[in-house]
Amino acid sequence: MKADTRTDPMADTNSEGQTPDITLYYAPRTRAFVALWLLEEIGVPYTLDAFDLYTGRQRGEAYRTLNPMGKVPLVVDRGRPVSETGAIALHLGDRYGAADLAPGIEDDDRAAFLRWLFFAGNAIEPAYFQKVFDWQIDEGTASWGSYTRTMEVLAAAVTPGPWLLGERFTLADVVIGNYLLSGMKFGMVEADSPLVAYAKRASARPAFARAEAIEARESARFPPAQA
Ligand SMILES: N[C@@H](CCC(=O)N[C@@H](CS)C(=O)NCC(=O)O)C(=O)O
Repeated sequence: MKADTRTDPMADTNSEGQTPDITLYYAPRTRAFVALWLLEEIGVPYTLDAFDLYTGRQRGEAYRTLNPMGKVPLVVDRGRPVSETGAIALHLGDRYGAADLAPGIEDDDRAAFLRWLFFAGNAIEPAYFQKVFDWQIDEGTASWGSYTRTMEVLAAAVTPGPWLLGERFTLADVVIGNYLLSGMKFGMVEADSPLVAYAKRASARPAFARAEAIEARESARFPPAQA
């Protein structure tokens, strides 16, 4: 078990005077929030490299050597970059998560954990875009089926809950909970869906509150561009 050396993630060194292994490249008001929440759930020390997407830094050559997609979130761990939300969750969970947050390869819950972790990017993400842009796509051709099918499957998965894996909260709940909380802001989730109560349960986690406090601080440091 790693000693808890957590300190202010804005600091360059932790309480033992060491530089954390992990750096999170992050921008406020973006999908990078989920990586903050993951790190706060796990409780591993990290350095926060926050910036404003309007600077275009993420599209520059130096950044794209770390993430060729030029997007946040990006985690660099012991010099190795990892991007894409699901991969970040799995990497951090496998290397640093307490086993209950990220079922390991010998754990019978691993299969369900992986399913929901991958479901987020593979199904929820395109399903939201289908809804927003009214894409007309054959259900058998679309890898996510349809927005309706994706949301129905998810609603059934959190019923009775409280979590995707029943009584066990995992990092998959962070990733999917974050998708739902963002989706709720943009009318992507029906008000009477069990997904609303599920997302609210997830957002009651102390780690979510810590991540939100960091998000608020960084959002004030980098306010939205004035029109
Ligand atoms: N597939 C990526 C998506 C990340 C993403 O879309 N990030 C957006 C912010 S919400 C971004 O960095 N956009 C900046 C740009 O493309 O310049 C993930 O799962 O992490």
